Order: sequence, then C-alpha cells, then structure tokens
Amino acid sequence: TVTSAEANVKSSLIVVSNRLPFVLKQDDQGGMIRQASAGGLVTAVAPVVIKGKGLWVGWPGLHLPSDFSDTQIPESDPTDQTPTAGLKSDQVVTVNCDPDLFEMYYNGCCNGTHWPLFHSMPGRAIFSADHWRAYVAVNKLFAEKTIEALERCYKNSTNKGIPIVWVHDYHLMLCANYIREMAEEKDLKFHLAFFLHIPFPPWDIFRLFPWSDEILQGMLACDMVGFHIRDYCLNFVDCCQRNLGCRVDRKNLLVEHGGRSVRVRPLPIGIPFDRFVELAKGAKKIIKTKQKVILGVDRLDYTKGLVNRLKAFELFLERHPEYIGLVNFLQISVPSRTDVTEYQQLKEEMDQLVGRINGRFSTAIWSPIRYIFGCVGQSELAAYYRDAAVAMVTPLRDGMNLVAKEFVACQINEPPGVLIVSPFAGAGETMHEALLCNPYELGAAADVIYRALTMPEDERSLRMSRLRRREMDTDVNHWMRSFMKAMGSGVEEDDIGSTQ
Ligand code: GDG
Repeated sequence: TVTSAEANVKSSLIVVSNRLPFVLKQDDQGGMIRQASAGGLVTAVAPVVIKGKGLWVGWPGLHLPSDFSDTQIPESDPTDQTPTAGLKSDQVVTVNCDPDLFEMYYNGCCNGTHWPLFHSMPGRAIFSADHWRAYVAVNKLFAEKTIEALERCYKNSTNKGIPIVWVHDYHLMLCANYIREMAEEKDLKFHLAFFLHIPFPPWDIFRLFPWSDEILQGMLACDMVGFHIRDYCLNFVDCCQRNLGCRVDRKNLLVEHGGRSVRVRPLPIGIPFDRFVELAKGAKKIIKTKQKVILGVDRLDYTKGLVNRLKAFELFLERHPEYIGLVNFLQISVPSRTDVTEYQQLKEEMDQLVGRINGRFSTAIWSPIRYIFGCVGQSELAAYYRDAAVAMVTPLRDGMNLVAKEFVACQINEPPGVLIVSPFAGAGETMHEALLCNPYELGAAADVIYRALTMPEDERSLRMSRLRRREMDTDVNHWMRSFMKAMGSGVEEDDIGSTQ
C-alpha cells in the first residue's frame, strides 16, 4: 500500500508560501544556518517537493542583503531529522524584500486587514490604500520568483509531467494572476492551484474590502482553488457570482472565469497522526497532580476565543464550587504577531483576566489557572495532550484548527479525555463526536465544561475512538493525496501517482 503522497510523483511541485519551510539565521561566524520548522504542512508537502525535484518559493524569515544569491543558502545540517532536511539548497528560491515594504504587506495588509476580515471580524480590520499597494507589490515579487522557479524546474528536472504550482494562503491571494500573466509571455506550461488556510467569509463581509474584485481575480487565475470545508467553498463561489458576475455551478463547485472553468474544492487538512502518537508514547509525564486538567493551546490571537474560554471557566467555578481544588485550567498561549497593537492589547487583557480569576478562587494550596505565555517543545506538548482530561478548542472563528486533531491523536490512555470544540472552527464540522460549545454563550460553555468533566468512561471511550479513527484515516498525507487528486483532469494519472 502507498502510505504517503510522495509515491510515484512524476510532476514537480513548486510550493509558494509566505514563509519557507525553514528560517535562515546568521550564525556567530557571520555565516548562514538553516533552522527547520516542523508544522504539519511542511511534513506533508516537503517530501513531495523533494521526491519530485520541485522547488519552494518563500521568505526566509530575515531580511537578506540585496546582493544575496540563493547559491549562498546552506545545505541542511547532517543531524537534521526534519522533513525539510532533504530539500537541497538549489530547490529553494528566496523572496527578498525591502523591510518597510514587507512590514506594510505583512503586518499591514495580511495581518491587519485580511486576517480579521476573513475571520468575519471587520471591526478589527484596517483598510489602507498604502498597505494594499504594498500587498500588490509583494505579490508581484513572489510571482517573479515563482517564474524563476519554473524556469529552473524546466532546466533541472528529468520529470516528464507538467509542473504544479501551488500557492498558499491569504498572504498571496493575487500571486496566481501575476504568475499566469508572466508565464504566458514566456510560454511556460504548468498547473496552478491555491489553498486558503483560513476561512473564506460570506459575501456581505468580503465585499467590505475595497479591492475585493482583485482578490477574486487573483484566486481565479488558478485551475483549482481549495478550502478546508464546503461552507468556505460556497462563500467563495457566491462572491465570484455576486462581485464579478461569473457563471457558477454550486453543485459541482465550478466557477467560469476568463474562458476557463475553475474547480473549487473542500480539502480539509489533517495532521501527521502517527508522529503525534509516537510523541505521546515517548513523552515524560509532566502533569503529576490528581487534579483534572482542562487544556487550551493556541497562538495568542483574538480569533481563538481565549478571553471567552477563561470567562466560561470562571462561571463554571462559580456554578460548581465543589470543583474548587479539584480541577486546573492549563492554558498555553504562544506569542504571535507581537508587533501588532491588537495582539499587545490581547496580551494585557489575558494577563489581567488570569490574575483576576486566580485572585478570586485561589486557596493557599491551589490556583485555578496555570498560564504559560510561551512556546513549549513538541514532546512536552504531546504530554499535555495525552494527560489532559479535557481539551477546550473554542475559537470564535478558525479555518480548521490543528490543536483539536493533535489532542485526539495523543489520547492514548484509557479511559480517554474529552474534546470540546467550537462550531465556528473547521474542525467543528468534521469532528462529530466532540462536544460542541458556542464560545459566545458563556453559560452554555460553563455547562459543557461540567458535562465533559462528568462524562461516563464508556461514553468517553466511544467518542474518542471514533474521533481518533477519523483523524488517522484522514491524516496530512491523505490531505496531500486529495490535493493531487483534486488537480483533476488537467493532471494525468501518471503525474500524481497512485493514490490508493
Ligand atoms: C492556520 C489556521 C488551520 C501551538 N502551541 C505550541 C505549538 N503549537 C502548534 C500546534 C499546531 C499549531 O501550532 C497551531 O495550528 P492551528 O491550526 O491551531 O492554528 P493557526 O496557527 O492559526 O493555523 C488554522 C491551520 O492554519 C492549518 O491549515 O488549521 O485554522 O488559522 O500545530 O501544535 N507547537 C509547539 N509548542 C507550542 O507551545 N511545539
């Protein structure tokens, strides 16, 4: 059986994402080192790029001197065990950009406008023509670099298939359009796809963006556009029809644009399930108290519903004082986008809230909330996932949410714990055996915490085994194969390899 999508790859895959799968860092001797990232996306996609002799286009995590050449990228360290280790330096195309322009593009337009708007929080979005101009310029830059990558790919590769260019996420929604334009002039052939990792909002939110038509045109330059769930696909199709007047087919998820038919597909991302099981098996026990632990793990981001979650826990303690001394809330909050004001304000609010709740309920030997503001290692994280009684994944809005999936993968103990998930996360759509919790309704959320803590063992086991089975079957390799399949008729079977 073929266990990974890398089998029989005949087409080269060119991935275009804001960040490369590793960051470059200056070492003490003034040289350059590679520091690998280990996210699920990288785990699934990097082996396919490596096997198909493809390329990865992205920003290396630091501003390089203007005379920097990609030949200066170091090879991976021989001790590097991560999935990107096999990615040779000549398979990487760095996008180097003026720091001020990059700031307006990244913190301005991407994180200041698109992030809140696409999470249906328009009140938090800043609309600025300068930021938009920076976004256009940087997307053009990524497109130029992708053309370079395509030319390199044609020169180097022995693959017979037509290369697949796969653009990722809300940072690069215009990029495909420029790639198509630039490639036409050079008569380069390729398949073009886009995947959005965050939600695609309904039309009445999307239309608030002054340059919304350009975004749709950017995405429609692709042969296939992927989202996590069907609702986001339908929102996108709706926007194409209402903004641009495109002919659409909602049943088959097709949009006609520029004489082409664009496929729109739900491709729910998965996690490297087996890796998390292994981590959970090997991780040392950190939680040693008898108290039950309710766990939250998130980037410190206003979309993740952290404030509501802690307030719901406070209400739970108020309603169920018998749990005082018997339960702990462990919240791990990873610092994120710390130079954006909204995120600094959230940090303040969380610090105050944790202090207030702890001040209100603590005893001499117990406090209700343990709050880690920082990143923990993967093995430590797996130990928390494994030993927690309850995980609360309650974003106000979230494209998918991998934490919910990683938690169930690590639940190897019997009897297992309970997953609580928000219906406003993509994960809430597919993880049917989790307890649903609307984070806006604090009273109901407090009741769900009680229900999770008092759920009988047999019910917990039944729910968890079904959740785990699904995540095992639809892991990140399955996602990669589904993507290749969704590239569909434009890609010959040989190109994508056996997917069964
Ligand atoms: C975007 C979309 C979509 C967290 N804390 C630590 C840590 N993490 C890792 C988790 C998980 C990842 O970060 C977070 O992933 P999410 O999916 O929860 O959220 P976003 O970062 O917002 O991701 C989201 C995703 O893209 C994929 O398409 O699901 O909806 O917003 O993998 O494990 N890892 C370590 N220490 C920590 O403290 N090592």
